[in-house]
Amino acid sequence: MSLKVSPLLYRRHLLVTALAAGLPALNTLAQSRQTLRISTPAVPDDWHARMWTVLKEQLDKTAAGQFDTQIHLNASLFKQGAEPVAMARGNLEMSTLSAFDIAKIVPAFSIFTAGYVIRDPDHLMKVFNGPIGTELFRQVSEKMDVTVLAPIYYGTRQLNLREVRNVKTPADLKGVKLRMPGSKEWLFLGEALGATPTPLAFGEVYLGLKTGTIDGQDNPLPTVRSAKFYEVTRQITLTSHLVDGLFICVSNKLWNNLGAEQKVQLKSAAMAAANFNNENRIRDEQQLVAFFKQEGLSVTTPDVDAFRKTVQSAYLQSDYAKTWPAGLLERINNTR
Ligand code: KDO
Repeated sequence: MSLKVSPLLYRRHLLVTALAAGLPALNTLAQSRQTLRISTPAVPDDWHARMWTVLKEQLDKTAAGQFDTQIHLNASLFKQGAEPVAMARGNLEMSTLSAFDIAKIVPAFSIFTAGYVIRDPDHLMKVFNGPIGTELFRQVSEKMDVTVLAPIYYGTRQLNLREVRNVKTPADLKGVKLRMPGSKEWLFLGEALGATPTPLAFGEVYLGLKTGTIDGQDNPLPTVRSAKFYEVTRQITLTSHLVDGLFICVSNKLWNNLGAEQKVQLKSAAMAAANFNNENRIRDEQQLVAFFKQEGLSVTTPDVDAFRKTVQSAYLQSDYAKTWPAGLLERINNTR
């Protein structure tokens, strides 16, 4: 029997040995380099779009080489509202969800879709960074298969109309085609404000305002600026009807696959992104009225108490209120 190894067998032997030696290294690499696809309808210039770069840059420093962070703006990866299902299925790793997205699956969350419940950004942060947030985020994880990493302040929603109109009370919005995002929870808010709500995706609002298929929209002032709605509208009415939050979420499919240290790194990057967004947005909200006036818009203040009374009573009489756990509204009101 020849002791010579045939060149073919020898080549195979080399390949097997090389693979065996290389596999553990490859495995570690595959496990630790996580793809982080982020999808948002936000426009590039808005703070909750720019905050994702803050998250990416921090992760690239603290967890170098471990995350491949890919940011998709303008709803270019998933359309607005499709993100929760995409994350639950593991087709998307990260996004911001709204209280409206969450309320569809966790009905108690509809309390945060109700106008005039949260008082201001500070109240919002205290509610969600305290025990109420902890309890509700647990349900979000169980029912939606996503983990909330950080709440953010999206801003205080104001009315923004195509034509100048004397708006003092909800009765003055009768017949106004007010664009709202497309879900029944959003449409209810538009109705509670006294308008005729019209569903439309965020990306179509500019054209809708320009062509007149809608009479107005509602969004926080920084978004009215960054999405350039002020170019195609003539009035902002400071109803301040919803102090709106968003939630930086990660799919549990990814989250449960991370090591303890990676979890800390990702959460801390999300918190840095949230802080960046909140600081800039709050500062902007204080300065933007002057900007819009300079752009020729009429900025008016309605009878906010009249709006508050009408909107609050619409919610309290609605089926939404029946899903609010006993005592939750009082606990929110008492959070200081
Ligand atoms: C909007 O469509 O009006 C809205 O403000 C709803 C929010 O929940 C959020 O989806 C936001 O759009 C987008 O992030 C775009 O700013």
